[in-house]
Amino acid sequence: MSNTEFLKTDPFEAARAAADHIAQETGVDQHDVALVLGSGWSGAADLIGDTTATLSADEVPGFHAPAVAGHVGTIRSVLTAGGKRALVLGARTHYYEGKGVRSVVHGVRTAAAAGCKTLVLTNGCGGLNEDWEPGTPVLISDHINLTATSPLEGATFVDLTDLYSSRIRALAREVDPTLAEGVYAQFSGPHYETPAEVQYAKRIGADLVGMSTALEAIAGRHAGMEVFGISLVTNLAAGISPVPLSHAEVLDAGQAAAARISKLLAQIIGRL
Ligand code: 8IG
Repeated sequence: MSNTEFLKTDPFEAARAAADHIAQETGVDQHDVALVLGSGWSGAADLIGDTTATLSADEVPGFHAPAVAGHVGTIRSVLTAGGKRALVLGARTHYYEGKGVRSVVHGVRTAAAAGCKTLVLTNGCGGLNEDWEPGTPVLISDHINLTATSPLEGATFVDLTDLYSSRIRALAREVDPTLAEGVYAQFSGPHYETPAEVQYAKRIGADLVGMSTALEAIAGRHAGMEVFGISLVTNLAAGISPVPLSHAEVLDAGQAAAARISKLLAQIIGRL
């Protein structure tokens, strides 16, 4: 299906079609938890259990091959040690790709249609707190959506109180009591912020700046899933850091932290 065709289809019917395709190709009728892998988090899938099926994202209706280096283009079905079925989405469509907000949240809606009750969102992001060195994982406690858009259409009024489940955040802190928490501000990107925009984000209460997650979390709540978000600070945000930002730095920080954060995430998922 082309993206033009996809955008003409009802988004929930499109998600149903993708979920049916996934059920058929993986042989798993219902998944329990969905995991979206952002920059730096791709190693986690290997630690949460045994991969029982791997699909290429571009073969699943409405999904796209990833546009960003450092992201994997697969959708995997993983059986966890605890007997849960995890749907691991390695290909996220970012808002800045210009494919529309429906495309951005298609993975989340597909996960809900596939039966997932829990949505785990991971990302790489910029940090506003100088104490958070690149490679620091931070729990998302709330978000500020600075994209000026929503994945919801029409008079769809959805409460976003405790969007990032305090229950699951507490489970995460049982695994690692030193985990910090912060408010994630989603910018549209794909450019990084100016130092002035970073100061603005700080003053309105943000601790983390990124280009994903908030729109997905909203769609996840709307679809009835319990949402958990965890960021990997891969760089200090512009102007906080004395050096200019580079995507290479982001990838390096992800690689250096990969083993540690993958284990952390696997342990959190093991407790869900
Ligand atoms: I990785 O500093 C990563 N993603 N907006 N700002 C924004 N997104 C990011 C950043 C950052 N680092």
